[in-house]
Amino acid sequence: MQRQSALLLLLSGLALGACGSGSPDTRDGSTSPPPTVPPPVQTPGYKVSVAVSPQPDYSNRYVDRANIIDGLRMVPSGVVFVTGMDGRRRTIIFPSLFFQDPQLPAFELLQNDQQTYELTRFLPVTMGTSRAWAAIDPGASSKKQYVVVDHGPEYASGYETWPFGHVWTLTDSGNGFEAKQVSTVPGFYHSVTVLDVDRDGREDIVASNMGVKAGGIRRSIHLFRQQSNGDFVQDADFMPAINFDGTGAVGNGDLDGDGTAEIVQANYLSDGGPNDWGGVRIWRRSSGAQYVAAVTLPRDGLFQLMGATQLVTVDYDADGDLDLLVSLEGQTPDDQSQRYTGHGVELYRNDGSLRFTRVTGAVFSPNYWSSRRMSYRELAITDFNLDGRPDIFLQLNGGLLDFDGTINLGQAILINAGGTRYTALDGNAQLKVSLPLGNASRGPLYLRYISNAGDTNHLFGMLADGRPFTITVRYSL
Ligand SMILES: [Ca+2]
Ligand SMILES: [Ca+2]
Ligand SMILES: [Ca+2]
Ligand SMILES: [Ca+2]
Repeated sequence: MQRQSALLLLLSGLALGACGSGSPDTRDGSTSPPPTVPPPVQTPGYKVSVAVSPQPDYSNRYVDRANIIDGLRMVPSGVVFVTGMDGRRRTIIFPSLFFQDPQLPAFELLQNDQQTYELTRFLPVTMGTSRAWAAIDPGASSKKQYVVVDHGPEYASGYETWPFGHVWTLTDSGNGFEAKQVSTVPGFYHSVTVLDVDRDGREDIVASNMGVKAGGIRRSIHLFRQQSNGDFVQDADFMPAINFDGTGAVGNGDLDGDGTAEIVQANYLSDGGPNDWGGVRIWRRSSGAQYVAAVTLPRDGLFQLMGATQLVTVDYDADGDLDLLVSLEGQTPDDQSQRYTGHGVELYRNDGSLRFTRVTGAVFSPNYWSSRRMSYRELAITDFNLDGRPDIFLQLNGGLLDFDGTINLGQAILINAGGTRYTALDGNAQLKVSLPLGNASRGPLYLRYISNAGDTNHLFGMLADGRPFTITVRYSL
């Protein structure tokens, strides 16, 4: 630790030398005198700032504004970061009461230059439990497009009445984002990824579900192929039938380096039937838009007690081969008193030819957390410390947020140490963030990763009183 600090100080000095603003040439060719004011001294390490937005007016023509405030806390995954045709960033939020009506309208927050937001409009679309989203490459068209999946409200009327969710696109063709339902039969859509499955140059939507209503295609992965007119139409036959309702997450990436992306399925629960669908299953494209099962990884490690909520392909060890990182929820090995007691990760290293080794124990310590201490459901990959190695941000939605005015952000930041270990920054005092809570009686509801630019990462949060805020984490060497 001491050696690292000394190195950081040394690098800081070098960086200041290299970045010092030189004396600009004047028009007549002479040079101005050297500046007498020295540049400000940069503190090595992390610098954190917080920007709290003014209170939005949640009044609308659909439901009582108190419902909106209530519904902000239920489904943090229904917070979607988009950029419109005008180049401005927006956060579109799908609030939900989760298990009861009324269904709540989505709304749009426009980001301004100071990292604060203003509520610009409500959208005439509701999602009971928006679970995931992805950007769709617009190809030659100039529109901005995203896909959002919803598993629907979880009414107390029981499983047999579920599901109620759909797959939606959000498209800005110049007049602001419009939502359009893509699926026709309700499903428990849990996760989504986007790739061009049939290599026709148009990106397609691949969404995982945990069940569909009668009349739907009972396969745990659904494909919606993009047509030449931009519509998405379901293709029932791109995979062999899987009568299995337990897929928690789907992702994609070219895992064997042959130029074609594989589809990766990560499972939520064991189906309890005669087939063992494993923890993770990899599907390879055979021909056209046809995919066949290539590899099944067993339900080991946390998969014995938890279900997958997210699958990310990331080359954590920088050997050129994408590895598989899974986020899970369920019971921890320490606490099986209830169905959900914690969250964790599993990591599989890829040798480049679709052979995977579970390396979680060697890379993560711990690899699971009690929801009382730190609750998250999805993670984000970004680089916090400018070393080019992918770090992890656990997108908090509880635990840590039960706080006294300070968030220990470092507990949710796992730094990639040399491609061999992930280490939390929980001891880093620079990452203990004070939040101006005002009259709010509780801490923030959640923290989500928005974007990265060089040394800066932006995080989005929501206070319990409905004020959005941004945390900016800047790193200097
Ligand atoms: Ca396509
Ligand atoms: Ca491949
Ligand atoms: Ca790798
Ligand atoms: Ca890094």
